[in-house]
Amino acid sequence: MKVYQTNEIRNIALVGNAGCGKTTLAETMLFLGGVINRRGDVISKNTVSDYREVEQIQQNSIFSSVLYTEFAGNKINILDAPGADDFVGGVISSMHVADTVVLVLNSQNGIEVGAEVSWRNAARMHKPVIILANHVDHDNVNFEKLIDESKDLLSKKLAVVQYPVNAGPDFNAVIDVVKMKMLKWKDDSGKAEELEVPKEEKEKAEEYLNALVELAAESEESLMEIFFEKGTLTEEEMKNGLKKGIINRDIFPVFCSSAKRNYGVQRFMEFICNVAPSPDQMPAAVSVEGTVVPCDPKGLTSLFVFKSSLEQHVGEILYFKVMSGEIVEAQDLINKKKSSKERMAQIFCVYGKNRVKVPKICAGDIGATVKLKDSKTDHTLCTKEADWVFDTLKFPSPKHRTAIKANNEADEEKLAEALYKMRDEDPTLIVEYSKELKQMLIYGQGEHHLNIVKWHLDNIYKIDITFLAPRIQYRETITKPAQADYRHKKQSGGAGQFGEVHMVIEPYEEGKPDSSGQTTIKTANKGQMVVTVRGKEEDLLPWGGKLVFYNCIVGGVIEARFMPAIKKGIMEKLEEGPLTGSYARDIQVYVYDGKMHPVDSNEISFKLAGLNAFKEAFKIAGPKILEPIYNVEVRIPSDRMGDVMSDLQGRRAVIMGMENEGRYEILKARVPLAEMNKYSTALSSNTSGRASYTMEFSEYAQVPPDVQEKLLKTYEDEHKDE
Ligand SMILES: Nc1nc2c(ncn2[C@@H]2O[C@H](COP(=O)(O)OP(=O)(O)O)[C@@H](O)[C@H]2O)c(=O)[nH]1
Ligand SMILES: [Mg+2]
Repeated sequence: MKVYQTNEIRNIALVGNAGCGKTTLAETMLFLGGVINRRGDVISKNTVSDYREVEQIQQNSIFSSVLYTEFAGNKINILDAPGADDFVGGVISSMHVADTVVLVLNSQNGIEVGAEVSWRNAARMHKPVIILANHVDHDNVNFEKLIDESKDLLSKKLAVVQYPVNAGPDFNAVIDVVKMKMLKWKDDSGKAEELEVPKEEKEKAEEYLNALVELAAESEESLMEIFFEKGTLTEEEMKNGLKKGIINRDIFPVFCSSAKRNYGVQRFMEFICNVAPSPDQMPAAVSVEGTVVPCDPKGLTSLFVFKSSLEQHVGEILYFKVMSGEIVEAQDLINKKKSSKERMAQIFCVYGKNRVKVPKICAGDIGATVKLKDSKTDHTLCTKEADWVFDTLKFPSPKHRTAIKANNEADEEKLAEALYKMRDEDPTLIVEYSKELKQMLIYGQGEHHLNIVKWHLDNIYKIDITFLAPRIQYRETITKPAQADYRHKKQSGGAGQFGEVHMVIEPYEEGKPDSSGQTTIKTANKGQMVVTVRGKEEDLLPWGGKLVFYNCIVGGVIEARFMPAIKKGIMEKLEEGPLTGSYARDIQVYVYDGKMHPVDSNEISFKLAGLNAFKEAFKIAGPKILEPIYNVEVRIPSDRMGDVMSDLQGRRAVIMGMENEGRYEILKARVPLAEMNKYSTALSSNTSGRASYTMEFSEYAQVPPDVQEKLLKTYEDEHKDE
């Protein structure tokens, strides 16, 4: 294949709801470009894009695919993104490297959730959008209604470039208002006849044209003048106005197609080549250091790795966009993040699993390479002289988590390895081993996402696993003062052990004044005593909260050298709280008395005395279990508010407020983490997938008495034999 220059490149991401026809459209574009000579289809499991086994089983894209087609002297790189929100990772990385986002609509269904979500993502990433109303060949397609709904839900700046003359099963013609022609198809070769616009369509076509010109003129004033003067625009004038409008997100042109019948796709590709921006017509990239890096083939070479995949018999393939300069075969580049040198031994252009070796790839183009040492998604590779790093991809925070365990203990290591491999391919999968919970946790964009992870473990890695509810990071604390003594004594044979500690503990509260000198402290709800504070140590606990330790020993009843051992004993118990074995926090301890033995006292004795005195005191100090509370913000279509609300109430949520945002309500609530298990699934089923939510840790709060009782009982049952 030829080496394409920067101005001959178009990068488009196909996005939209699952089933709108992205993969079929990509297949048709490859066919029309002569890259393939036969169109596969999704049902027959033979499309170029959905080449992975899991996608063929699901009959749906799960990962994004990188494809290209060659058309009218241009190379169109196509990023076919998955539709389901669980796989938004592929959508984000595709949009990141695309210069134009193609939002595909299933015309018979109107604006579906996936379309709305993709639209919002494109807006957030400031990407130009072209809309393709696909599936026009169905019963009950109402094009005008679709446009009204799109203007309502997406943008008023929609401009109809084509509309179907006969939407429905007989669909075979559109009016193209830029060409001012009727395009008509006879067969699935893709070629359209260009006919005069029929009389009865003239008025409507002109209305759409005027609306289009008006929008184009908002971006390019000179156009408006020309239009008013001559009453028409040349195709060239129109093209320039549209291009500017598209880049600035002032115009979102609408096209029509039946990707399956191969109607409308060729004209759409012409438009992409003629009007959609090439990479150098888009605003220049800016590195994290603030360097402006124009997409210039004569600049220093820099690449951004936006995706990787593990392919059988090949290993890890890295997909990159050339951000500046050009990359040639066997070129050495630096991976800034890893400070290592990488040799780009072979570079490819890819369509699905097919790779075409090329000698050179220019700025703005997309390519792939294999067998790099250290490079991963999000890394920048560049020449020594290019001193910049590009920003990483930004994914939504995870929505679903589960604990995961290998059914066969011997597989634990293999499981971790497999999960980390999958995470490299899919940055929205987060893998973490929690030392505190003693569980392997995985986080993803929804339950379906994690079920696909399980499919891979079962079928590709052959590891038998179970998903478990994640444990909750409970904390323990006390609510009132208490006093306890403990004597540790062992005198059977050999050296003896002896240590005795008296202490008072009380809740620590932020901002409470320090105790010093002669101080009266409470020993219980009613009792009190006077102690002399000799020293204070304040520790921030690694799991949050504090331990404040007062040394109030007078007259040397416990030698100073044993004090650290006593504190160590207390620390040990804090690490495994007396109620449920969770971390304890926010406690103040006064060690005010004790006893030593001239021979038998040693550190271990005082550690044990400290630990046990603390444990005894803890039990009578009104101990309470704390649970993590999250601030949850849910964006709900107004008509589904009731269901979402009652579901939240069943989750011990406290509703904090509500705000209207168009057809949505933003609901703010505080919810215990323990009740958020599978929330994304419940929310999705309560709103047909139209809601979204975020959650972030707020604070620890006491659990209600009934929940505490249940937790105590569970812990007791689990530890009966110990
Ligand atoms: N009738 C009709 N079917 C289509 C059209 N485009 C795609 N399809 C079918 O719709 C289903 C989903 O298409 P697919 O390309 O997988 O959608 P994706 O999820 O957006 O990638 C497949 O069975 C396609 O054959 C179209 O324009 N008309
Ligand atoms: Mg698909």
